Amino acid sequence: MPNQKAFSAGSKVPTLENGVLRVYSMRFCPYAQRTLLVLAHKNIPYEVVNINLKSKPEWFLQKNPIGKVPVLEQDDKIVYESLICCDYLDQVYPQNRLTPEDPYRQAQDKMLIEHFAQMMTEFYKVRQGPPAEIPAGLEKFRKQMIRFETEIQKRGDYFGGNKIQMIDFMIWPWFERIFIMEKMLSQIILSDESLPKLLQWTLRMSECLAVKQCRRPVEQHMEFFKTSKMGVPNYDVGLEE
Ligand SMILES: N[C@@H](CCC(=O)N[C@@H](CS)C(=O)NCC(=O)O)C(=O)O
Repeated sequence: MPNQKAFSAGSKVPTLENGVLRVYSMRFCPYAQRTLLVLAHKNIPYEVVNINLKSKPEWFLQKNPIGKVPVLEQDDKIVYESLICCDYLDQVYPQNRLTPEDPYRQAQDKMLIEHFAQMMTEFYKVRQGPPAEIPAGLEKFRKQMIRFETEIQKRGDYFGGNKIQMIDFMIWPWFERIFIMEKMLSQIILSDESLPKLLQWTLRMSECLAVKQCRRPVEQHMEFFKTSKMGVPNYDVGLEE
């Protein structure tokens, strides 16, 4: 199922068997990848239904009126928004718990996720803006990255401390894409001597089993990116007969 072609408008909703946990996803979505990482880390059985986000099935919009993936569905329960999905899974499936016990630490992790989201949003704005503004934008990005370096220096091998926690999985999908698609950004991380722990973290994360299981081949990412930029995203890259 993870490699099933995306369902589009006009399609029939695939039958959901009793008790089966389903994830509505898109094969290149970093938010959906968050959920898939948590599922893999916890070894939770699930099935995937991929959605064509340019031509969404009517039944998908009924399940999530916001219209975004990921969405979880099991029997009569529906959960959407990636952070909410991941928290939900961590509570319902307590094995390999990913959320720290300490409420203050939980709050700190959530704030760090917000900082990360803001940094990436700003970066994408710079990338789409006038080329002359790119150098200043990249310098700003480098300075913001130092926040993450300082944080991981305090915390340990992972943002979660001495083991992977939710915070690591929540920011990882973008790091994966930085190395694949954002040459300018990856150069900053690879060459900046003020980010040593962050670089070690990216290497450590690359070795994590869940990360390996949820990774897509670079060529597929590149092709998806290319077709998206042209305004005709090919959600089924690599699945063509
Ligand atoms: N805040 C949402 C963002 C999810 C999101 O933006 N997903 C994208 C795909 S990567 C999507 O479904 N886009 C469809 C749309 O915006 O119509 C989350 O955390 O789950």
